Amino acid sequence: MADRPLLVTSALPYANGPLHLGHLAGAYLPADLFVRYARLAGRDVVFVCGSDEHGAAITIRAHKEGTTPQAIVDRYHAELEHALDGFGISFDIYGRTSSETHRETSQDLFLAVERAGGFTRKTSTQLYDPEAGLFLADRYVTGTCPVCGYEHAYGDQCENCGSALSPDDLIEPRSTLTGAEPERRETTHWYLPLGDLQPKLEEWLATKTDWKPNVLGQVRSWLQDGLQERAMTRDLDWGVPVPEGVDGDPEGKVLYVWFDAPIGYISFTREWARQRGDDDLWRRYWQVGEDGTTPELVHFIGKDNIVFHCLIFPAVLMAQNEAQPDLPRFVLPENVPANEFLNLEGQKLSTSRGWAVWAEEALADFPVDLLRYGLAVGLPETKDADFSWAEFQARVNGELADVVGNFVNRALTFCARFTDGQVPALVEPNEKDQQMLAALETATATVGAAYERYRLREAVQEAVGLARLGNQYLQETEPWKTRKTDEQAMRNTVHVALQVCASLSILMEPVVPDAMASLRAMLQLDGLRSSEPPADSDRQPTGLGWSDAATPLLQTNHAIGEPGILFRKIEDEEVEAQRQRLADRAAAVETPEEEEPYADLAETITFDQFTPLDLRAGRIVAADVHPKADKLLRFDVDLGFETRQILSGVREHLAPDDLVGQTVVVVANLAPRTIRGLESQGMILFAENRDGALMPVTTSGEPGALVK
Ligand code: B3M
Ligand code: ZN
Repeated sequence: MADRPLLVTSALPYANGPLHLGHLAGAYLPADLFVRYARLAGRDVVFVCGSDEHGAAITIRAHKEGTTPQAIVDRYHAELEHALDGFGISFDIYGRTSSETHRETSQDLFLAVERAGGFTRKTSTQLYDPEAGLFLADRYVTGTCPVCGYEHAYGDQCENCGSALSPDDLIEPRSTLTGAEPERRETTHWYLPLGDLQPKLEEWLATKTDWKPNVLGQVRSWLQDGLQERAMTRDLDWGVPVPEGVDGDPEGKVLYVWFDAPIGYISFTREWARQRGDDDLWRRYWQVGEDGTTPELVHFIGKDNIVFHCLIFPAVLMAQNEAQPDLPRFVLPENVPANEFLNLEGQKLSTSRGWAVWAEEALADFPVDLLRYGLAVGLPETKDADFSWAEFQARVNGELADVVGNFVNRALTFCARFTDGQVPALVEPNEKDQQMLAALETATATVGAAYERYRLREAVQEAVGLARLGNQYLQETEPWKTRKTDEQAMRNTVHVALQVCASLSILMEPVVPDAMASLRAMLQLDGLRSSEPPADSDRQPTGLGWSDAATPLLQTNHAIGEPGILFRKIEDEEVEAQRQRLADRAAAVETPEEEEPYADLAETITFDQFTPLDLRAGRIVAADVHPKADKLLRFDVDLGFETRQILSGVREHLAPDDLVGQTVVVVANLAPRTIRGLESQGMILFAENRDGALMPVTTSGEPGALVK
């Protein structure tokens, strides 16, 4: 099994904002731990990711910032790549879905499935924003979630309860762009008939008994509800265009972002292969080879992406396999070890509320290894987990520094002081020495097995466990005493402790690669294969690997270098500063910084254009709702010389009783018009605040007074 080519993916971050620790704990760090382990274990692995540059997340951001989607993705793609690199996430390639290869790959796949009849084309009415001139799908529309009542649910998903929604489900839908109340218009789209594909998906998923329970649980509940067809295209001008050659009119349509984004994994593998000068090499990681070699595909994602990776993307791959039965078959995911969410200081992470720790700011304050470790030991693997700075400090200081760092430091210092900086010979080891050496084998197997089962927290903790055993061993063998009473016993202790250090430098490599490189430099231990992406010429792993940690690696008389500090400690003030920063930011956000702009000033008019208006003070004597138009209020307005009936479209803002008794300003010479059977004989003036609230323009003049 170990020979199967392995492709590992991390969810493609949307290029619409920076990364925070929650993202890292969800899809990037876990994948990186696993991949680094796999590389050390000698697996033929490719690790791909890239920016997700399509979809409403991007265009809405552009709209808000008054810029183009291209400008947004260019900015955030660079930021994301920089932050991921800073965190040591060791992708073989980090691509972008705006690339030409990606356009080609996703269009080809769409066309193949379409030609083979894998989609149904259907016309239906959808929500449409008349002000923006746009159909409102996904995040373009918000409203109240019908499941939990959350008021800011999106047209595709409620972020509060996680329910998948369609825009039609939303109560009181609103356009996110203009706030307008949507109309309904007809449009035609290509749908993936997931319902028809369900039996095949079920058959395939039935074999996945070893998947994480949180993942299987979600998948089962989707299947129980019955899969519904889903539109795979959108009416937008940003995205991968629906390809020419489809049956029907592709004009103005793009692929649904969740159709194209997972195909990004394929596109990026192709780009990676091309960079290596072997255009077909990507197939080795995606398709069953002629000799039957079946690659292993593993997706690391957060729990909100489960349905797309466990049902929809596999369905697309199945459809592709059926569309082109003569071509090599794509494999479906071998595993999808999705993570739950990371909370922060006991509260849900929220970028809009300022409750997040940005990757770049954390990297500016702490060495990356400390952050990787702090996150790794608290990964939300099976349930939501909490990250707190106090816990971070406790883990780093109490485990990395006091257990691992301290053990290594003691071993190396004893060697420098008692055995001339050389590895002493092991002569007639006693039981404790033998037990300690045997622990190398156990730890290597245990930690490896945890990685193989995607139990990454456990893997990291078990590796620290070896250092803990090492400290106990030093405590029990007391080389500082035996050096005077039984020198060989002391020399054996130093020998064994150094071997533990050497093994640790492999077992902890996935989580704290910088520190372990320093440790190997101190030990002058060369020849470990890299946990970084291999160079082109070096895909056949050579050198020491994971399993070598099971046996002593250092030769007798091998010279050891200077001991140094592996992990610095975190001071209380640093923790305090981080917490303060969070609190400050959350407080700053409470007064919204992005206020609505004032309306633009209308074109200048002359005095003569103004004078024709006859404005009068009028007292509202009665008000009720228009019997046939529930958005309109009907007022009786006393103008002194007569009473007028006036209709106003303010029902959403005001209750009828709010205005009775007030004297307002009325346009008295407006031509009457009939709205739904009632005549409106004038217009009441309202002031519209920037947040859209309407306030009557009142006056202390008497009814009938001329306003001028
Ligand atoms: N761009 C990220 C998200 O849902 C989304 C993942 C795509 S993975 C193919 O936050
Ligand atoms: Zn909800």
